[in-house]
Amino acid sequence: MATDGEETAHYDGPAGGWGSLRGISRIFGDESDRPSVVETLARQNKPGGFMCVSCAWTKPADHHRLEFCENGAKATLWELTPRRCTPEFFAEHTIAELRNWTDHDLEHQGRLTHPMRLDSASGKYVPCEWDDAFAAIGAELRALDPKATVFYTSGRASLETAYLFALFARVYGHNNLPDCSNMCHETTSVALKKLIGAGVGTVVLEDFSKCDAIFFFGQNTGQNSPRFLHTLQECVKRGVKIVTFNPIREKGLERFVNPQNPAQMLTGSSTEISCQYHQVRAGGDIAGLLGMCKHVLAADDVAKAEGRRRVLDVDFIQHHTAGFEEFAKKIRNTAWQEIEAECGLSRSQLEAAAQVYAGADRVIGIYGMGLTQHVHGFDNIGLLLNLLLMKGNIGREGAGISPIRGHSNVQGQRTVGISEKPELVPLDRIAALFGFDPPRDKGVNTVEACEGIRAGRFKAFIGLGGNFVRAIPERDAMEQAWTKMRLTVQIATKLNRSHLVNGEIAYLLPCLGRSEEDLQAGGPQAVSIEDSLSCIHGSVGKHKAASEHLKSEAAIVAGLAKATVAPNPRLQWDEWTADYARIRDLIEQTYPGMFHEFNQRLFTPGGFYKGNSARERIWKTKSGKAEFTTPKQLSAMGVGDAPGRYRLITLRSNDQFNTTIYGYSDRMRGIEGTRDVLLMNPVDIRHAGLKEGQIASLISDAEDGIERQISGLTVTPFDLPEGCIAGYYPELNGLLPLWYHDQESMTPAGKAIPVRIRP
Ligand SMILES: Nc1nc2c(c(=O)[nH]1)N[C@H]1C(S)=C(S)[C@@H](COP(=O)(O)OP(=O)(O)OC[C@H]3O[C@@H](n4cnc5c(=O)[nH]c(N)nc54)[C@H](O)[C@@H]3O)O[C@H]1N2
Ligand SMILES: Nc1nc2c(c(=O)[nH]1)N[C@H]1C(S)=C(S)[C@@H](COP(=O)(O)OP(=O)(O)OC[C@H]3O[C@@H](n4cnc5c(=O)[nH]c(N)nc54)[C@H](O)[C@@H]3O)O[C@H]1N2
Ligand SMILES: [Mo]
Repeated sequence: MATDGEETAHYDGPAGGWGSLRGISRIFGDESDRPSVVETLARQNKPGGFMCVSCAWTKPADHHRLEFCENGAKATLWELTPRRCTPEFFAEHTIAELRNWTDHDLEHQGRLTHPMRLDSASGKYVPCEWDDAFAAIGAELRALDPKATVFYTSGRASLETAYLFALFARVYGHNNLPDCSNMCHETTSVALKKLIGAGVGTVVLEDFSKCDAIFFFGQNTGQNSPRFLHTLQECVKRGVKIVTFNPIREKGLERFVNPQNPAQMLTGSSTEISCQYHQVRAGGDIAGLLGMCKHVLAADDVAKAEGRRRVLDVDFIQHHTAGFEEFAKKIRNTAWQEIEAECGLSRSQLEAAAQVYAGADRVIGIYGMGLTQHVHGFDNIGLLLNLLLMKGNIGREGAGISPIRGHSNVQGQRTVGISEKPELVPLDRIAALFGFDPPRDKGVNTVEACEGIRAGRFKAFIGLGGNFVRAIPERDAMEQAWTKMRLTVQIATKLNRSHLVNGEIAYLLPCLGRSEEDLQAGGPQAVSIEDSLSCIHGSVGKHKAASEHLKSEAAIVAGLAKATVAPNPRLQWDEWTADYARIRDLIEQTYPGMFHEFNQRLFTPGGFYKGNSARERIWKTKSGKAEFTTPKQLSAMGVGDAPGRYRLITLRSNDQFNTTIYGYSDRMRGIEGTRDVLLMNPVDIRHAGLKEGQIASLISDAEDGIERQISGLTVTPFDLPEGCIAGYYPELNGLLPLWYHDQESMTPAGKAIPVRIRP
């Protein structure tokens, strides 16, 4: 324990279990009992059903009776709420007034029902007709330089919509296609691409039934991908050892009661998930992983000297990797003291973890935002790969690296062309298919889009879902800069803060959710998504639409495109909208390797696998080999330690999906009724001269002359390593400087933000 046994906010129960069912009924009450909702939940994540809009965890072919979790149910119920955010609501409230509402209260108004236009005279949204909205937006876009516009995507839109949106951007004339992935697993896309030649995970579901050990870094399964706990529970039963590195003792990784298992529910018995749990300091994983590698290398030295079987996979290292010698030198030249000081774990703890690794034949490495959202996030991932490469754990059954993705289709959107990097998109094929010359210059990612908006370079923003203004760093400066834009258009299901910070001309366009029936001229439509394990699934919504005025995302994107770009007989926006199978044909023609027979395979149980070269040990890297990383620094944090400086971790609660706040209970961490908390180790509280329950402020300690402060936070004792503090995203995003991001991918570093405490 990092807290010397002092009293901290905590929860004694396991993840899952009755608490998860109560968590649902507390928020939704009777809403969850409506027959149409029960029917929708019963179809969730099953072949031929609809694919959950919550996390990206895979949808297995041999599904459970109910293949959804507490948070998946919350996401569906939130979408299917009977509440409506109507023109009457907007007539009653000015935008300025709504800006003072909380994230929860805004979305809690329910589903948007009508296309709305900002009326600057009254400062209110007023209803408009779809055709007028498209025509007005198209006229504005045509008057602008395409390169002065940004098209953002949040990770929910389907493959079909994402493909059309990217095509629209390129026909119009830019590659400015940032998406939420730029704030999330972009570190993965860049690091894995550079180091093993494939920018996504190498593991498939079957690997979990063959592995011997799993190493978890900074991924909160119980809350952010709860269905994965079933897989982990089965692994543990098989004797697989799970070792976790996380500054916080997250419940799901400690113990789990399967809500689908009546015996476990009745007896309250739970499965112990992690056999070792290491509370690494935020930003300390490079050091921790290097320490483990150091032990593995030392064990190999001994084995070699004694003529026993080598610990390293020497043959693999020799034939399949580059850079091992340099890394080995770095390991030997790094003292245990340095390693212990940075990661906050002892040599014996790291050796215990490394022994599990060395003793296991097949190992899977799992990670999430705890590795990606750091200034040296690239090196975090590089070091985890190093550990795996040392024993040939990439490209082998039962082994591999598995980043756990966030939004349900965030990975897929990148697969079908949402990318600011032209080299990742088959532009020649697109040129040939549609008969236009796509722009070849690099577009902007999320941070670059923010920089451009601040500098006044961008005049228009179209958001395909999401809550950009709330999710990005540097809130105050960004909101001010935002209003200087000429045009902002938001395509959304529910009202959020990004709809209240507007350009001169603004539209709010309401769309269908994925659980709803999508009726087009060609009949009811299916869409598709790609999950975290690279499997593609069809999804059919059957629930009646929240309003007769809604359009599908695909129809809205096509409507905008048609009103903006010059007619071209090969751009059949209406025909594509009428029948999404035709969009899938285009995806197949653009990406024949991954999507051959796309329409025929759409409803393959368990999805169809798009393939991964690294899994086949084909290394599409510069050296033609898998590459070891030699880190230049042991800390993943961008600045050094200093007296009074803390490492702030921004967290998600159990009642939240990103900026969507369902409620104010973080059940599994024992924090109830508020999100305005400053979680601190009791020793740190004492040293800082603070008291439990005291209200304090955080100020950013970025030494760039900008004053960033968040006040009104209640000091709450919590089991965290000393020097690390935590609070909730998005409330604390104002403390994150725009320039504080991963060095390679520009992913904002939300997991070790340098801050000071002001009582
Ligand atoms: N219910 C629910 N599900 C979600 C989401 C949601 O908000 N709610 N969001 C979705 C999205 S978009 C994403 S990207 C994923 C996010 O899912 P995760 O990848 O799990 O992301 P976080 O919850 O931000 O944080 C992950 C963990 O990293 C730990 N951590 C922080 N700093 C460090 C560090 O330096 N080292 C290590 N080893 N660990 C660290 C934190 O304690 C936390 O447990 O979940 C998706 N699923
Ligand atoms: N400090 C800090 N900042 C972070 C993070 C962090 O851990 N710490 N996490 C980052 C991560 S991982 C991510 S992914 C981003 C999230 O950034 P975004 O993806 O931009 O944000 P969300 O909160 O997921 O978006 C919620 C909104 O999406 C809209 N929406 C919901 N469903 C649909 C739909 O089906 N269609 C459409 N068109 N709209 C819909 C609703 O209006 C809702 O209000 O935030 C990032 N920011
Ligand atoms: Mo994410």
